[in-house]
Amino acid sequence: GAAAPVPLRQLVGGRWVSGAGAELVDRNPARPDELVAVGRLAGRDDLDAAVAAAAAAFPGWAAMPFPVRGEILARAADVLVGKADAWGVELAREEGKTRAESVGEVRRAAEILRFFAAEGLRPVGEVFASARPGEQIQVLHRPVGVVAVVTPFNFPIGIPAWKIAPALAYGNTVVWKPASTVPLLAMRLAEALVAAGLPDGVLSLLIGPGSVGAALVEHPGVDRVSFTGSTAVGRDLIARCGRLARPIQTEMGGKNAAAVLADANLDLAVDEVVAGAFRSTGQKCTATSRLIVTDRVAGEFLALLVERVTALRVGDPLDADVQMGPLITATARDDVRAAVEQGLRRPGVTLLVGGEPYRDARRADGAFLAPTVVELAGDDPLWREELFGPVLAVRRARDDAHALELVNDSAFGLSAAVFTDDLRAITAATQTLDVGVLHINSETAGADPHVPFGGAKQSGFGPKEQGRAAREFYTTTTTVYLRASGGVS
Ligand code: UN1
Repeated sequence: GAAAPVPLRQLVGGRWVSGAGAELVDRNPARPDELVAVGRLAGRDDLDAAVAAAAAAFPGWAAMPFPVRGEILARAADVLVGKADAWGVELAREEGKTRAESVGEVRRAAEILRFFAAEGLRPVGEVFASARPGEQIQVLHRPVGVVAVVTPFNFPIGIPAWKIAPALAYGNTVVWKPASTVPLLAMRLAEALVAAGLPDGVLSLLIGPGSVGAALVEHPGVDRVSFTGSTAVGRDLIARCGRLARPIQTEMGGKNAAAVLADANLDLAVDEVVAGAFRSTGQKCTATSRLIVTDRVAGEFLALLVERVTALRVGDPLDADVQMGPLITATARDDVRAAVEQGLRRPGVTLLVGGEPYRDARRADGAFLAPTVVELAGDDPLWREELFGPVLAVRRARDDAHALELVNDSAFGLSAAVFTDDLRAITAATQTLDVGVLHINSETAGADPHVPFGGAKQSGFGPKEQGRAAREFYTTTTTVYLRASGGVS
């Protein structure tokens, strides 16, 4: 039987409180009558209190030695590892990705916290020589103040961790507005940090609607904004911040291509393309949503692909043998399905597999959609627009060079995958593909905590995330020209 719904709380200034807004019901997208958590949304008063608490907590937190802040993050990582199985099940129930992916995501959040915990033991600035005798130039990195963090549903704990961990590590305080479809895992991450000894007010959690996110981003007490989500919302937030001259970093949409070149290892490529397109039900900004196959191997590869996609086991993400769960909501499922149906009415669009919801008793009520592959004769909205669901659009390329051209044929530039061992093609790919993340012989998704992550073109705005790149956004620098008044004797 299903566990009783968990009572939701907001974290405002170190206190767990009920929100001042409307009722919030967190449903399992695989079984919509099952409530995962219940509570109330945050309201405007909660927002003002959270920002005020973050501003009040900032000087003390910034003054705490960096390695001591790091110890708190490391203890929070230990809490996550201890809870990984239990919270992973909760993640699967509220978001819909498989149990293995969900537990993996909780562990990944712990790794991210550990990386940023250790930043306190690494160099914290630079020293330059001066052309003037007796002078030294230091570049000091300082925290910026109150950071607003706005996160999407699709990585309920992974993405928040990779924003909140560096924000806190570098000495900032945070007010966080997660997607209201995944409130429980948001509460769990906040609980882990509180249990680890985070001082009151350093992190506040406001589970609210998009209007609370927009009000947070524009709040007079906020110094910087980090957002991951759709390109439409990201551009709106960039415009709001632009008017305020407020730095914002956004990680937005993707339409990531996998290119299977003439010499590709097709067995490997089909595994990686299926994983990239259909893990997390295609709901990753790094998901593979375009596939380009060089003509010479297209027939053979597409036959393999259709066979593999047909065999995917779709169902409740907590069932041990299930490989793909539902979308986040029935509305999301209906939108993605409608986009495919409309596409199939246009010339040059052919269904290879999938496209339909399920009608059997086990899946008819959940937000399920069959994994879908469509072939396109040329340009089409299914080639250009991000759907955020289990849909892969295929085009054939005349040759390998044409395949790489088609990878760049997108307004987005988050990630790409190229399947080949040909050094000439790999060199061309690394030098010409306009993407933030490039995989040679692996799928388009994935992001290690210690290296930069983020996209080109409409996929991202502002500094990259994770690894050392995060320091650029979560700190500001002071360049210090340093001399003793009497010179050095
Ligand atoms: C990953 O591919 O593991 O929303 C991370 C997203 C990205 C993160 C992807 N911001 O899908």
